[in-house]
Amino acid sequence: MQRPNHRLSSRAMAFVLAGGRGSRLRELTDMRAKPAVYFGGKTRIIDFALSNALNSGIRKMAIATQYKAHSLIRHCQRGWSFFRAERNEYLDILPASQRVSENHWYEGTADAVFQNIDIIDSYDVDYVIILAGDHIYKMDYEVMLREHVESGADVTVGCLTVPRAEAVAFGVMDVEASGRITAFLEKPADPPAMPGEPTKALASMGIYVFKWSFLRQMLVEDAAAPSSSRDFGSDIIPHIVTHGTAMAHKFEDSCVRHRSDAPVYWRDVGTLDAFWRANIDLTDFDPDLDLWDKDWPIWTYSESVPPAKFIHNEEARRGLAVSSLVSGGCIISGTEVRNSLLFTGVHTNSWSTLDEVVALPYCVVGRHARLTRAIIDHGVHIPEGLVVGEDPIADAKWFRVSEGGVTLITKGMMDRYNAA
Ligand code: ADQ
Ligand code: ADP
Repeated sequence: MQRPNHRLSSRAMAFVLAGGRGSRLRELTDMRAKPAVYFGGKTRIIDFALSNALNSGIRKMAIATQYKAHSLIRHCQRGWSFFRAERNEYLDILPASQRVSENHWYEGTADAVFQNIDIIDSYDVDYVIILAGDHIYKMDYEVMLREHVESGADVTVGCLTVPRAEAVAFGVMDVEASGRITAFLEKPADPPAMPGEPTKALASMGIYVFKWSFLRQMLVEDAAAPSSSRDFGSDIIPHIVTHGTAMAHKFEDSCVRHRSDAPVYWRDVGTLDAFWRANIDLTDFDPDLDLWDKDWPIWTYSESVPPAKFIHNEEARRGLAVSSLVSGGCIISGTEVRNSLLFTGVHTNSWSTLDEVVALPYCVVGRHARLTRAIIDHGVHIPEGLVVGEDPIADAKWFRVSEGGVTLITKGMMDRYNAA
């Protein structure tokens, strides 16, 4: 009989790739890596992959960092420090530290794992699950691990259905009825459609499960191949599809939903528009992403701050937030906040209005400011009377206006505005 505590996740480690730049988030990733970008009021993007791993029962994790890693490393050190080596639990942060040769950063995603082979060896695990640190979703990795072991495949690739037009940004696959992947094209210019579904394509989520002994061998061989770009999506996965057995795992089978009829939720939040939309969507009456689910909490570093405070100012005759998420430490004083998401410690002042605003921690909104469809970066001070979101041409002079008409304001932009 199988012992109940013998989840495969206890014999697996999660290797989280967090080294990419995320350049489509523009100035939001000037100072931090995409996985360190704030999301949802209290958390950062990487907390989703790490929480999924923790909630799935995985107790050994490594995070490969590289680009602008300081705030990511600080966040993980502060928020993810409850692993105990005495219990065989680890979370290692692995900066591209030129371990293999000098002046050698992580080339591609496979190289980030290859350069840490000895560390993974020391974890003494049977399986490795490779994750990207930059997606918002809730997934039970145990389900995928079990499928991998039962099929006996060389690799299992997490996949989801996307509109064919968007599939150019993904690895796209053909899958036969058994689930075996028969073709894999990394970011194809003309993505193949799913059989019988001309507007849809089957995309890789960049999540892979391997037996460690197999992956180790693959990485060593890949490192010796002069033409390889050392990347999972471009090199390792296509090679296994051709020469071995690669199986697809359907995300809908492991997606954690708060209701059985809730939609499958996975977001890339890779552009300013997608980032803003996904945050603002949380203010819906019944959001597709449930952050309230106690069975699948999203863990994070949480500051000890007082509750949000609302001050109704008799003169301004306001001081309220409706259809909004307001985090601890906020002071909403004489302000009208609508359809907005305020992170920790935001302070707004009298006669100002915020509508569809994502305000990152500790920003301050001066009196009489009027902000619509905007993202305010951490610690930005919005001066008295500033109006944003009503005239895109005027906004674009100082700030970043996205294709979808969302205005991003960072400290650097505000400094230039104030100096003028
Ligand atoms: P992309 O997301 O374009 O495609 P990539 O830029 O390699 O792939 O990023 C994957 C993850 O690795 C990200 O979390 C990124 O931060 C990190 N990363 C990138 N370069 C790194 C490096 N040198 N060192 C460490 N970490 C690094 C991939 C797959 C596609 C799949 C999509 C799904 O290649 O097949 O469809 O993910 O989003
Ligand atoms: P206004 O919106 O009119 O400019 P302020 O923001 O200066 O007003 O302050 C209004 C109220 O907000 C204060 O009286 C106080 O109760 C509260 N407040 C302001 N700053 C803090 C703070 N640092 N800590 C706790 N409460 C504060």
